[in-house]
Amino acid sequence: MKIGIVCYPTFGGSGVVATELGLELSKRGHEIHFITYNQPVRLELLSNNVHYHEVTVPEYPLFHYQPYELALSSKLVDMVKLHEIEILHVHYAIPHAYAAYMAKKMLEEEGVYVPIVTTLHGTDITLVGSHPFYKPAVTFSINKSDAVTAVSKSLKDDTIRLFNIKNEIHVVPNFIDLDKHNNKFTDCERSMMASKEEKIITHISNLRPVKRVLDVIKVFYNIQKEMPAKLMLIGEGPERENIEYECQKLGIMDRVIFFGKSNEIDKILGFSDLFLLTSQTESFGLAALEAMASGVPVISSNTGGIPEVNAHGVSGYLSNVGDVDDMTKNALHILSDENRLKTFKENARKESLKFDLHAIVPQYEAIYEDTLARCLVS
Ligand code: GMT
Repeated sequence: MKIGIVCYPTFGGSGVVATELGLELSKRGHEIHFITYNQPVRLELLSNNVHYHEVTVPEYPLFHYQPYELALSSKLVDMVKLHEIEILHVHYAIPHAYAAYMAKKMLEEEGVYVPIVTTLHGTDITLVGSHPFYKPAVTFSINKSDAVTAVSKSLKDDTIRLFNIKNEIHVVPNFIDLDKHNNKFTDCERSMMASKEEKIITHISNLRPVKRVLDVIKVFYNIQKEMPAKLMLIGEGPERENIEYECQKLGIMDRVIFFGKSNEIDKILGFSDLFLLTSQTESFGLAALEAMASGVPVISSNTGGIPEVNAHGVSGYLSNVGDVDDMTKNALHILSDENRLKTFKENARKESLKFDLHAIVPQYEAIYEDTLARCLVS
């Protein structure tokens, strides 16, 4: 199949999933066209099966806001015609599903038919999409998609609760390339971060308020009072300054390493002992799955789709949002006994196998085939 993929090219989970999906589909013989405003961060390897088409929005002083969705829909029209793309898979409803629908309509005028598959990722529904400013456009684009998927059962339920949806929503969970998480790190790399006695605690996110990273800091503060530990903070975002101030206030600056946006996530997770994900809301929690695949147990909040990923008492523990004391208790329970820690690490890796990309990617292929078949008939 010739598949066009539209996504945010950033470090965010939706961009990562879209990129990994495209790469795997290309390995399975499909021709993939990424259409977005920058080369996706994890798209390191372009091949004869993987293409990247950049959407540029020329600056024009009259426009207070540059019309990205207009430029995107025009680019989609051109790319579908030029490369005979058969199906468009858009990740994140805003504005991608909307722009794809416009492209589809423009193409229909020229006798070209291209169906749209929309994947909902979370904040496009729970935070942004349900805002009254966007809600009508998001409802419209979901209902006009030829197939809709959500990355967890929880997100499907939220979408049905928040929007008037007429389309069926298929749950296709996020997935992981297990080969990329096979603990390839050297003792030397670990020892650059922490001493042998210190436990390594890790958090990865875009440091937005929804991630409640100050809870991560509080849990870590409590842990390091009981045992030697270091915190690895990966990611960049609006809460960074607050986090640094809090670490300074608590006197733990020398025990927290800020990596910013890192391309070495696999390596850092490889030598981590525990992962913290304290989010207010999380449709799936790809970062937690990446940790589990690296054999890192997860202490998380029990919100949204996280319970579908992190198995309570098996791969880690779940606590109510903001319950720092319970999270601390659970973290210490895992970390304080080497045998128990080893068991949780093994369990975490085992649980992640449920999300092996070889099992999940064919679900998307089946949806493409079904959508194309349905649309050909109608
Ligand atoms: O979490 C973010 O702020 C980034 C956001 C995104 O769109 O990239 O992540 C969402 O999609 C990921 C991939 O499906 C999910 O793993 C995240 O849970 C989800 N984030 C939220 O729901 C807050």
